[in-house]
Amino acid sequence: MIWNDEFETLPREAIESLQLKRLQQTVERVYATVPFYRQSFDKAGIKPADIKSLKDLQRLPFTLKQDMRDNYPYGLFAVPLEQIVRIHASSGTTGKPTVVGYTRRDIDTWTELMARSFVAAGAHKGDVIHNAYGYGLFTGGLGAHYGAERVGASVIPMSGGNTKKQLMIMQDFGSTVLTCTPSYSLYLAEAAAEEGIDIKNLKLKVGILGAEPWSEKMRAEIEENLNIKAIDIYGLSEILGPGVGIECIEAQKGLHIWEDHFIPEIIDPDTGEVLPDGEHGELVITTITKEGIPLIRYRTRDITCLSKEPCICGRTHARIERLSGRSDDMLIIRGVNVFPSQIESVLFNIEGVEPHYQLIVEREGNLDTLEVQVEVNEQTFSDEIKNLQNLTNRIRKDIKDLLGVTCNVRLVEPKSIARSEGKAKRVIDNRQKNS
Ligand code: DLL
Repeated sequence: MIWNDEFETLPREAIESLQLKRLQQTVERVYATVPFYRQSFDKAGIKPADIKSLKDLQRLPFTLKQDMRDNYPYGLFAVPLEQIVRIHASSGTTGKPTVVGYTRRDIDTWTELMARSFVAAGAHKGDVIHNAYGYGLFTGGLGAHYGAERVGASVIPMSGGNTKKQLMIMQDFGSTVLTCTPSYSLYLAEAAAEEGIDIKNLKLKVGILGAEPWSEKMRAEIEENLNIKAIDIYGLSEILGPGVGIECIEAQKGLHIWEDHFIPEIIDPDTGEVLPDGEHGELVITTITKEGIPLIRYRTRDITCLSKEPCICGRTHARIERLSGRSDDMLIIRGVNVFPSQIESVLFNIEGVEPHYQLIVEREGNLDTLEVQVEVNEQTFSDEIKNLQNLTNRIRKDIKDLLGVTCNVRLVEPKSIARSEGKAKRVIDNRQKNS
């Protein structure tokens, strides 16, 4: 089923002509109203009237997260504050948050795109949507909430935390759709088992999971442990919040990006050059309908590739591949690039370990060290020392084979790695602190 047939199935030429018209309007508007853009376009020697085709987008300068920080809090808003009806912010690891503002029309667009996303994921009127994304400055809770109401589903505004209560409500209220981070969905399954609740036999049928990187292997684990379809949803507060892109339940292969509102590009993160479809690089997004804080060529730091191949669901909007991580999450260990998702893929192939892990990076003298802490399951935990030693060696060897990096592996007790109610913390990098 498709929520907005007219727009979700537009032929490619129609998408592109709509994109060009909206891009030209956006560029005109930001040049006239946002001093940052006027300066950066002037510096690049480009005027709004120079944007004559979609290809001309490549002539415009990028916008970086740092530009948002430099203009904290409201400097990039394109409308006066009186027209902003909602403010969200995303907390970075350091310093001030990134602030975004929505006009009434922006909220309406976001709601529409979340409604499209729910329907693409198989959630409809009549569903009971258990929304465990955090409500607050984080966009997950309210973004999903409004979209769920627009679809006509019954939304339970759980927010994150209080896991036992979540399970009780899920059972008693008959939740059919779960919205939360993938790591929290696994934690819910684990907590249910502890409480003696058979989560597989509840009414849940779909999880709409995102806000953090997760692997195909983790999807299989979630689908098995909760007996649901696990759908990947992507978004970021700077661009919208949840609902920038979503997998369709028909294909579960790549996330459709709502191209009547956003123009996606993939660039080489080192050179800034635009890459052809199918090549992996950094996702760059331009918003073409936002009023509050339109962003031109925003560098997301997320790594993926783009495809315009037709999809069996009938939607014509381009798809991005499941995100493999962020370029700024990439660890450089003794010169080797390591993504946490690569280590995760090794762990998921090994019997006896749990999908809970943490990477601890230290610097001893001039040398980086990587310790991979991995939880083992109950059965393995009570195994003989010899078997545990073999398991440790196997993990170390598999990581070395895949990445060429030698690491220490430490098996830890079941349930000893902190569970998160929101985004999981996979990496603890102590290098800057100690150097
Ligand atoms: O995480 C918005 C969101 C809420 C998306 C609920 C999906 C569901 P931020 O807190 O600004 O916004 O974080 C955005 O999270 O740049 C990615 O690095 C990461 N991310 C989001 N969704 C996915 C996903 C929300 N499906 C940042 N896969 C993004 C991998 C994701 N990473």
